[in-house]
Amino acid sequence: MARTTLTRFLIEQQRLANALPAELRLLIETVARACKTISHSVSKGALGEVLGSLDSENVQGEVQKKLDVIANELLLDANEWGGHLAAMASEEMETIHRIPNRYPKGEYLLLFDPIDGSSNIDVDLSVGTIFSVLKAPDECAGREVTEEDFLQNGRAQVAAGYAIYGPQTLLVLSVGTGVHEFTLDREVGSWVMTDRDMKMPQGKCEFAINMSNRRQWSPGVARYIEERVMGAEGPCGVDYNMRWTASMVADVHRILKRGGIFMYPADHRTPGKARLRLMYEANPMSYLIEQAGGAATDGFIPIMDVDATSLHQRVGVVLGDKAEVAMVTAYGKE
Ligand code: FDP
Repeated sequence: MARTTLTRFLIEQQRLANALPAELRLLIETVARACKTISHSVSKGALGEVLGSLDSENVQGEVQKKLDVIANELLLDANEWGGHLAAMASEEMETIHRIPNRYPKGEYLLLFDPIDGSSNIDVDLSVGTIFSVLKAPDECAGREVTEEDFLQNGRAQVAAGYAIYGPQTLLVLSVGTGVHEFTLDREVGSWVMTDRDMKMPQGKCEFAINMSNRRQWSPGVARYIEERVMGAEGPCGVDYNMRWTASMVADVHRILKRGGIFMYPADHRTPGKARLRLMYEANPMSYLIEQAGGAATDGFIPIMDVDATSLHQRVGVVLGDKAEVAMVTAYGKE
């Protein structure tokens, strides 16, 4: 049987499901192509002189890794000239990147975290690229796109996905018709579908959280984790397993494939705030997890219903198994 490549899948979606305008197909193919190049750079490691940090900090005050900057440039360059975008925003840039006047403009807005989990780059653990696609509001036709045009909640996303640079390079994608996984066939250079319509397993006893933040958690989150750590001897009556990669892409991918719950809850270090970014991380991952039959909240309400008030807004994240997410949310409300 013929292999389903990403291009073939996208054309099928365009024809059969009528779910995909041609411009959006072009956008996704362009992002996917850029991810191949990023994958190549990541895998070169020290040989490509891409490891280590720069002297610069990003808008979040985090030291930038060389690969953060390389991947950011690759995504900007790849997406600037195709005519499918009105503007881009990146976790690594303070403000939005408008399409230069020398190129035609399209109706979509692309947001990305060029390298997620970048603390893992230098120790050869999985990192990834996360992206989210919105439509530019109708009102911005004929004028310059502004930062406010990006401030739409997660339900407005028309596509989202991530590439993961691990033992295999994968692309996990949704255009609103389920979640699909593609593996990069390096010899041929194409993305080949390896998992269609992924559904995350429910009822698995595994959680992912950075336990060193325990003293910063709310009482509801602390109670939920303590009960799981008690395992068969506690109220759950069953042993739980724990995993933490410190690369959201890798942790969420594991949960998508084998179930469980991922948490980076809001904590007391930055009151009312949290570590993960709404627009570049939480929204696209919530879109994928909901499409795969899971749930995603900020600890209280669905992440995709959280109002976007600034480009680099942070949000608590609790996502994965529906029943487990509901329990964290219920404990939080108590
Ligand atoms: P990173 O800063 O290394 O890019 O994006 C934030 C993030 O990684 C997530 O991918 C990851 O889940 C989290 O930070 C890890 O944070 P801790 O180091 O606090 O565990």
